Amino acid sequence: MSDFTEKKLNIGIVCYPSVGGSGIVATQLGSGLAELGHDVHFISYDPPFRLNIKQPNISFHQVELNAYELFKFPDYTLPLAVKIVEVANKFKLDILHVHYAVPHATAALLAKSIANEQKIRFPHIITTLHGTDITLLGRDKNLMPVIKYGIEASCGVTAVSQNLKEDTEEVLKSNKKIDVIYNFYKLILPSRNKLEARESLGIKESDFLLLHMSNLRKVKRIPDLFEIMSKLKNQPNIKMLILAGGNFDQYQDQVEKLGMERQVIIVNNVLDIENYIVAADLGVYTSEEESFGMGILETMSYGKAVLATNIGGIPEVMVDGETGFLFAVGDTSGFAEKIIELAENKSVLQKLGENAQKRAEDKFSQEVVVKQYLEYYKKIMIECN
Ligand code: GMT
Repeated sequence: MSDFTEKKLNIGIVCYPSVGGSGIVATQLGSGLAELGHDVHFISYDPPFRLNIKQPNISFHQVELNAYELFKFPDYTLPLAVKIVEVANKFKLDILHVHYAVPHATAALLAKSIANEQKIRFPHIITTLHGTDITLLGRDKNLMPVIKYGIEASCGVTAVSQNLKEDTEEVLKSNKKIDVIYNFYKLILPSRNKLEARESLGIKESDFLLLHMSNLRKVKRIPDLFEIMSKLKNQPNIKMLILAGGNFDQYQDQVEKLGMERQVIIVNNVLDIENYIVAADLGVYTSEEESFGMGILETMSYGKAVLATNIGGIPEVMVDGETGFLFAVGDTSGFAEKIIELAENKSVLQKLGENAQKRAEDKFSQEVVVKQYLEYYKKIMIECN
């Protein structure tokens, strides 16, 4: 048992199970807490995609969705609230840690009211904000009051970067105390080396391979990646691997129109990302909004430098000139020029990659961040009644 709490905790985690940084962080956190001997109960509509449900101390509780004809829109919040009450009661949860205010904090608060009514002991609710719940949904006047309420009525609230904390305070005009606990990545060693990984992708040893991993949502500005690649067209040895956690079909036409099928390699829905990152030379991330940027951290964790946009929480994850380089959103020429410069200067690239890996280990590793969450749980259990 960890020294951070003498008592084994029963922890409920509510998260989105689909491909996305928040689900990855919630899954890693649950797994890290379970490794320390705590009992962790995941609650969602599907098992989170990177969750090993066979890991000791982990259980998964599925929310069953209904499709009554009466409802034009099937509702998730209500069955989620009912499932939370059931799990909280059966497993005597101490903490209920919800990732994303909408609809998870809302369901947690409804569950708390039901539990109070039924005289069932209810856990302390902690809400972790991940980004779009504030930067997108929080600005929607039809959702803002429910998000604000979810945050203000939670026992504890954390944000994944200082930038997101500040955005939340500004968007919601709330004085609720928000603590920053950064995201983290649990390193998994690749089962193949760089050459083997490249061979499987049809990439030559002499090629310079760029890497982008994301869910391909609009905020990632995928067309900027193609613009960068078209600026590098006279350098056919520069290629780009896109690990697509979303549907790439919408972009296929653009790739074909630009005649870049040989330079842009798409691999869909990969679970063993480590076996692909190992093939790459440099990460490229062109988002117009990013409260943290898990793909950037994952890339850095494997000793790869990153070029990214200077927005949101990205400058908190990477250091300009030390672990990679930052550019204004849309500055595709800046990206392209730096790629050429680094492709020709392997020793600089190597040093940036080493710095990136060190920063990932020192600040954003499982060892560091799971302890921070445990300390936070302990504090909330003492302070919040
Ligand atoms: O918008 C997304 O990319 C999905 C969302 C998620 O659920 O993963 O991402 C947000 O949370 C991640 C984990 O905390 C952050 O790394 C991403 O930066 C954040 N996305 C945005 O802020 C756009």
